Amino acid sequence: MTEPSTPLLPPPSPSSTTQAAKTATAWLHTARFLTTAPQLEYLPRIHEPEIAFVGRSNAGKSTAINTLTQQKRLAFASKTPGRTQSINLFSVGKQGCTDAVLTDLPGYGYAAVPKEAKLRWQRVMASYLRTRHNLNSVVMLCDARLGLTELDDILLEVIRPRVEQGLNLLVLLTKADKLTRVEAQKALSIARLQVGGGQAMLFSALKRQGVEEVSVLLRQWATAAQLQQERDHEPAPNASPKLPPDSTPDA
Ligand SMILES: Nc1nc2c(ncn2[C@@H]2O[C@H](COP(=O)(O)OP(=O)(O)OP(=O)(O)O)[C@@H](O)[C@H]2O)c(=O)[nH]1
Ligand SMILES: [Mg+2]
Repeated sequence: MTEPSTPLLPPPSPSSTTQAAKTATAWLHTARFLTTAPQLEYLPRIHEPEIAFVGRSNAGKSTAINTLTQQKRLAFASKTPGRTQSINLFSVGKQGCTDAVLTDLPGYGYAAVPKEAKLRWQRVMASYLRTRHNLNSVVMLCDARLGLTELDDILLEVIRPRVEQGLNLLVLLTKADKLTRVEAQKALSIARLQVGGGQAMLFSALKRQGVEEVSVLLRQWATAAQLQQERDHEPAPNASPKLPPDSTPDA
């Protein structure tokens, strides 16, 4: 006789979805300033999973961090493009415990920056995305009215090999409140085609569109990274067994 097959888990009910959103938003609300680095080369080496917010200047990175963490001035947001000049890291997790780090990066592509400086920044950014050892996830933000631009595409190409190896990628189409519903859906369809192995979502800090979905996703990524870290630190099954295979516990 065959064993009855294990029933598949039922799809999450609306109430469990709401619970997941509540847990995720409470988790993100614990965000606090960790450290700042004047340039990517000076970022400290840390071991916690890092979730980087990248995108063109003025795309809404700092605003998204403030919205997701429900804090007004955690990250510096401004009308003036190029406001975030240094790299700011924020810890997320209960007091005294960092589950993940959110990284607010300066934007690229700001028109007033000299070409040489732009190219330099692009190289440094590419190197960060390629080599940052604890980088676990990338949230790439772009203005929904512009979609992914050439500069975003260049960086997407840089991270593609890491995405294939498991790096999480989310493209957020920000300022969705500036588009009609039809325009926003069209922008989303295009971005989904461009993003390859990642996901794309609409987001509006103003209307709080996408806030819960993004919060749940970020928490899922952090939880998965933690479980992976725990697995990586477990001794290999036959490296040093707690008990020899043929012994029985005494009591
Ligand atoms: N309407 C609307 N405006 C937004 C939204 N998100 C950000 N903004 C505005 O866009 C401008 C730039 O936002 P920031 O969050 O500073 O952008 P950034 O990507 O951090 O910019 P840099 O630090 O210069 O790279 C600010 O005036 C924000 O108020 C949104 O969802 N809707
Ligand atoms: Mg900023």
